Amino acid sequence: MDVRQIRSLLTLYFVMGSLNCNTDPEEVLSDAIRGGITLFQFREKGDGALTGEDRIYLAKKLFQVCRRHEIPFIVNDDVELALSIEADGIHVGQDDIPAFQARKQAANMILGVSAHNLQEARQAIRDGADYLGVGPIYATTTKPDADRVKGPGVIRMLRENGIDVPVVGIGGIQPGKAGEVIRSGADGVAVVSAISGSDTPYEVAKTLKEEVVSS
Ligand code: TZP
Ligand code: MG
Repeated sequence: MDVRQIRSLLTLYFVMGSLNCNTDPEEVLSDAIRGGITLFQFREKGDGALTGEDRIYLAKKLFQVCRRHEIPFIVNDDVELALSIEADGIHVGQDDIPAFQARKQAANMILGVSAHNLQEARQAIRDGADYLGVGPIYATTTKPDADRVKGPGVIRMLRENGIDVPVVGIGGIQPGKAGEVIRSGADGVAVVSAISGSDTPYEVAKTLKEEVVSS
């Protein structure tokens, strides 16, 4: 997949697992897709997250929803699962398997890597990342072990230092806050709770999408 396609996929990246949803995850995902998300990441983690067969079952269900609507499906931190269901991509954090290893194992998949600073960004690119997830941009309660809050300026800093690969901002991004992430140089925004924790995922996704494309 070429860089332009990846940038466009990052426009509104919805990240979610069962714990993030107030209602049926399939329904939340369908609503989010109707609202205009451009990419989905299955991120089933945290205390009480599904494991084993139940986790695989949900992954396949959500993958089917994505397939039906031609939304690429990324798996968080589990290359084996990504390979076994033939997902479109894999996303790894700094504490997960090394990005170069994910690149080797999933040679033809989209590879996303979380980066918190210039050094991690450069290493991720050397390792073969197709895009960087950068954050937390704003305060978030979704990821208890998140790095310190960085503000949208971190993306500007990366751009000013020559990082020109596709970048998505993540962390605490709610409607009204996406525009400045894009104006700081991000290709898109990644959100969990803004959409999954809302009673109106369709409306929130639609609002975020409009904000990103008009910024
Ligand atoms: N990585 C950095 S912050 C974060 C992840 C997975 C959580 C973002 O969740 P939310 O609900 O959009 O703040
Ligand atoms: Mg991780």
